[in-house]
Order: sequence, then C-alpha cells, then structure tokens
Amino acid sequence: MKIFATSDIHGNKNIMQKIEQVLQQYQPDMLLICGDVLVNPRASSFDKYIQKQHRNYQEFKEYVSSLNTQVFYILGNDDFLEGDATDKCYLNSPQGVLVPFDSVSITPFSTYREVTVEQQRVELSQIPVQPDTIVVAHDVPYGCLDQIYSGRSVGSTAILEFIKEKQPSIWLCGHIHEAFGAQRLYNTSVFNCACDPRISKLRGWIIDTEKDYRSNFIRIEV
Ligand SMILES: [Mn+2]
Repeated sequence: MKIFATSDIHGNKNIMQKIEQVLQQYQPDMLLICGDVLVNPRASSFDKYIQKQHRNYQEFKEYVSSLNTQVFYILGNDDFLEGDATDKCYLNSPQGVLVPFDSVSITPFSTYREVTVEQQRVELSQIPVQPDTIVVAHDVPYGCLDQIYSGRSVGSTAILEFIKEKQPSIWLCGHIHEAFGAQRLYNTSVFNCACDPRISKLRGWIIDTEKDYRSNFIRIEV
C-alpha cells in the first residue's frame, strides 16, 4: 500500500491544491491527514471562532470526498470540534492496519484534545497493535521529531513509552510544525508530516508499506 501522509494543513487552500498535484504525480493508494485540518480564523469571540471552524469543516469534508483517492483524516488540537462519525473519511476507529490516536499532551495554549500524560497512557493501552499497525496520530513521541524553535522537546512521554513497548510499524504525526522529519525510534518508523501553513508549504511523506519503508520513502516539500 502506497500512502501519502501529511498533517497540519490548517485549512490552507494553496496546500489543498498542492495535495491534489501530489496525488496526481505519485498516485498513492491512500491519503492520510494527521489532524489540524481546519483554519484558525480571526474572530471577535470564541463562539464566532467555533462557528467559522464548523463552516470550514463542511468545506473540508467536501474537499476530501471530491478527491479520487481513498482519504482518512483525524482531527488535531487546533480543530475545536468533534469529528463527524458519519463521514467515511473520518478515522475514528481502527480500519485495517490503521489506528487513530488524536489526543495530545498538555500545551501552554489550552487547545482541544489535550489530556494528561496519565490519560494518554490509558488511551494508548487500548490501542490494538499488530506488527503492521500504522498509528495515525497528531502528537509526537518525546525526544523524536518534537523540538520547537528554542530546541526544547515537547513530545509525549506516554507515546515514547508506548512505542518502546509495542513498536508499531509506523507512527504518523504532525503537531510540531517545525519538526517535520522522519526518524527510527526502536522498531518504529516515525514520520512527522506537518506542513508549514504560514508559507503555504505542503510537506509530507510517500511511504510504500510493501517496499522497504524503513529506509525508502519520498520526502514531499512543495
Ligand atoms: Mn498544527
């Protein structure tokens, strides 16, 4: 299975157009979007902010359903609403080898889907892991593709422990935009797929799970 994994598009229309170009060029079997899919609109109140995000979610759902590729997405901590369980592209339960994980560790910004490390540990303990499991997550493991501009690591220790213990084949994530990259962590291939929406830069990874994805993947940065 050939996957194009990206994340943190934050409703950026240029990035959404670029995704279509990448799908045309590389013809993956599946597009995975690892959360933070909606715009962070200017609004005079939090209610209006949420209203705008709800409208943007409708547009986003129409966009992904219009693509000629199988799409699965999760929502991130900057998407201040619940996913639409009736949307076939919304990954809210395991689908084959794909397992969603949308909660993030506590940030200084009081965003959505933040939980304590203990709570994340509980949620992670419920993830069914097979050797070929691909976790579609938003948050990153501590110490791996998790450095903010200051150089400080802000990833999740619960995710690090989970990967060490269970070693799924692939952990896809985003969240820390400045830490886009690919790295091995124990026996798991971790891909931070975060775009840079401020400069409309699409980033992500083409990963072919039938080939040697551990060392062979294509970096997308357009
Ligand atoms: Mn983000």
